[in-house]
Amino acid sequence: MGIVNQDNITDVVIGSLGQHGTITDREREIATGIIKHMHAFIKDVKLQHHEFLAACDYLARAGQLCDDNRQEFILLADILGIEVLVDMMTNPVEGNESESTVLGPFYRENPPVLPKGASTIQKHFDNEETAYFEGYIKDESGNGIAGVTIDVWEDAPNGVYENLDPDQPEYNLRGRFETDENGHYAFVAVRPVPYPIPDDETAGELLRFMGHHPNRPGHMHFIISKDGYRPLISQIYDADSDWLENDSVFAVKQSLIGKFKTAAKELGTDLHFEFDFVLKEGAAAQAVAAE
Ligand code: MBD
Ligand code: FE
Repeated sequence: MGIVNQDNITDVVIGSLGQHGTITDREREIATGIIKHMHAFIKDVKLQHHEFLAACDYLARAGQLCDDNRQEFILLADILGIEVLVDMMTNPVEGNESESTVLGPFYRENPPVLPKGASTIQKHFDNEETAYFEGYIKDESGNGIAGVTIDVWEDAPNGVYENLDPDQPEYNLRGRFETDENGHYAFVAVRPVPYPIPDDETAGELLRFMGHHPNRPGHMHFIISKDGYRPLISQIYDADSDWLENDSVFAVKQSLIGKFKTAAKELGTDLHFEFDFVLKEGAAAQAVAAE
């Protein structure tokens, strides 16, 4: 330890790590990085005490907004491009596996389990365009994988996710499907519409602080998983949507953009969206890290 001054403060704090308790190498690495970069940031912008107090108050208010239906910190991280960067560090694309992107704040565990081809629509909207989504989940050699679990969720045609809208039934536009013996999946849902992320409260304050708009392009969320493969958290984007080039959460990847086409009569929907995903063999990142 020692008496601190502007020049030694960072080294003193980093030097104190693990002095009064055992820490892991990873804890040391992360704590060192936070201290080093936060101190550099504070010196860089000459952060003032009233700004520091405002930041503490801001984070306290963000925390108070969190409950089962709202995870404000994921939203704030998304607005800052943090979640997409963490995802790129976690899931580098090395082969021909599909690209991942952010989870976002609106996933709900245990969506309704539905048979192949079923609809996630529980409430109809005047402006809805129904769509038949289908494709194959393949391994890196191109073989379809049977028994893959696919969770999907999206906003409703009014631009609101079910869990933030008291007028939608529980789990509207959410579902869990499984691929058949050929690795084929299919379900009916609606064309996801572009929408503004919640910009009341602290997310809105951050957007205004950055001089940003809140809009996201139309997207359908996927979590695709099966034992023996790396789980894929991703989204597909509507090629004809606004905001593809300036997504408020920076999560669009070129390889995830697909086209809604007019559906053939037999499908019974307005539109047809075909998209294949390739899973990489392996285990969840957490299990790999723990080895
Ligand atoms: C969303 O709907 C979303 O998908 C992400 C990533 C962030 C905020 C709102
Ligand atoms: Fe979303």
